[in-house]
Amino acid sequence: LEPLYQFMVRVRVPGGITRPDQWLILDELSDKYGNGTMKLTTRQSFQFHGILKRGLKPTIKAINDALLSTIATCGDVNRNVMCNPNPHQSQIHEEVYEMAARMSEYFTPKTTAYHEIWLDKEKVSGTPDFEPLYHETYLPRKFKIALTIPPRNDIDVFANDLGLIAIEENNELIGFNVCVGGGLGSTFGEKATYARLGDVIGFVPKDRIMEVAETVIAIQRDYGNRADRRNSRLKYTIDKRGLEWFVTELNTRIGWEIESPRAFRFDTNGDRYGWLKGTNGKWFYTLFVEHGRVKDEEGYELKKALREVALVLNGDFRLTGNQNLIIGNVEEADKMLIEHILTQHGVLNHPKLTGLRLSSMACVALNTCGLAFAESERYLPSLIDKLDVIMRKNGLETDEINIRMTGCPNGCARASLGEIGFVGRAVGRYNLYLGASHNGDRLNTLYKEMLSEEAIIEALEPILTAYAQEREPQEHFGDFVIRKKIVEATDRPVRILA
Ligand code: SRM
Ligand code: SF4
Repeated sequence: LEPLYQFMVRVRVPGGITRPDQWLILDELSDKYGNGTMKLTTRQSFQFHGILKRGLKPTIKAINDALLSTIATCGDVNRNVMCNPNPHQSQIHEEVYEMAARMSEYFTPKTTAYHEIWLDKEKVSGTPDFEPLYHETYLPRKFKIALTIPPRNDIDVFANDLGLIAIEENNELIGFNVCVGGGLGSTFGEKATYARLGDVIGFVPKDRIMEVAETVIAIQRDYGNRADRRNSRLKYTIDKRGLEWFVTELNTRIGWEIESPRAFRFDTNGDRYGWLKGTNGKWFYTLFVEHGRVKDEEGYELKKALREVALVLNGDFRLTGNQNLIIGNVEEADKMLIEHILTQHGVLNHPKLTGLRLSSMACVALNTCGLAFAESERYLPSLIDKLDVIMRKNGLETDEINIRMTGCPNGCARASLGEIGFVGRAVGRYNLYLGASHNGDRLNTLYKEMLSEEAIIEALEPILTAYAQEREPQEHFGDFVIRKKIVEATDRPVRILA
């Protein structure tokens, strides 16, 4: 006999795109081996919870048989590569998505151990694994890449070790601005750890971007801190040695100089809901999935609905970086059918959902995350019920104030980029942060600590009321609280090198 341990399995989905047949397999696996739900994550992948040890191998094998994988979804390697989920919103989306998929493939570890252990592949005797990039010791810590096309920053490009901002000229992709050193995790009480947004160090033409990305990873491999895991992400390597040192090291290794960054502008890091027509003439429906949890409840049968959609859909499913789902590439003729299925199961975006709820994110936290100090995914919806009363009272029901919660300071739902951010300190107690920008380019600042629910409402009600009455036209909540000096703007702004 052995303890009945449960495991979590994460699926690698570059850019978050899966086919309907893959969705059906994942859906089935969650029922057969998991807890009957799927979690759409903040990095555009799927997580299964509650998998018992005997279910691990068949789950991982079935995922691989579906031409997806779980390799490198954890560990000290490059993680799931993010990309704006809708490649048809601009002419260059397809090309940028393909770049994301190529990077994901290229930076996947070449080890055969994964296949031997999980997929029963023959051991290649005597030949040690050769990792051309990671070498024998891999990276000091996880590494994250995201690609985005302005004006959308719905994957929070600055939160990544390496962020790539697509630059276009005459509707053609010419290259990317390169941001380095983003990362949001920190540890309470350890000043040497902190959230940091990536700095924009230069522009690179598209045909040289793989070389630059590989070199950035290699610098972190060679200089990252291997003595202290809490201080080992690229952000700390850069802060320890200096951004100028980093750029010089990069230029020296590639043997040419990256150019000055090109102009860019982001408007939001949120999702746009409902139907949108793509540049390819097909339709895309962004569906609100509260905190990414795909499950069935009385009157809200999301899992069933999406299974039915998968059975008739000719297009694809796209996971957004905000834990939502796009039903993508839908033919004009199928729009009504999709809407009918969603309506029948009570999951079509409800017109009464407030802007606050539609702009919310929460990490998994309790009861599966071993690092959580407090609830997040299971609590934020009910807190929003209460905040919505204040929002409605003040005529703010359609205002998209982005609100994010995590159960600890690791930052999995990117709470430090919330215009309102909560970080769990203890069961039922949260630190409240305010003042992030609406487009993901400014971190928030600590406002109050260890708040109970009552104290949260007490703290936020007067600020939201003042926002309704005193804001300037088009002013976002995060900017308002700084203008009104409710909090100071962060002392860690994004640097853009000239
Ligand atoms: Fe995360 C660890 C869940 C995105 C920063 N994260 C964890 C673990 C695996 C807990 C653990 O190590 O035991 C969580 C599993 C909980 C569970 O029960 O399922 C977990 N992280 C998640 C997900 C599922 C949150 C969600 O609700 O969507 C996201 C899965 C992403 C994916 O599909 O790959 C997730 N994690 C993030 C992000 C956001 C992002 O990448 O844009 C961050 C902040 C960005 C960053 O990396 O700096 C993030 N997770 C962390 C950290 C802190 C890393 C650090 O540098 O300090 C940890 C702890 C660690 O690595 O030691 C962590
Ligand atoms: Fe767990 Fe903390 Fe990540 Fe939330 S932020 S999933 S509590 S590690």
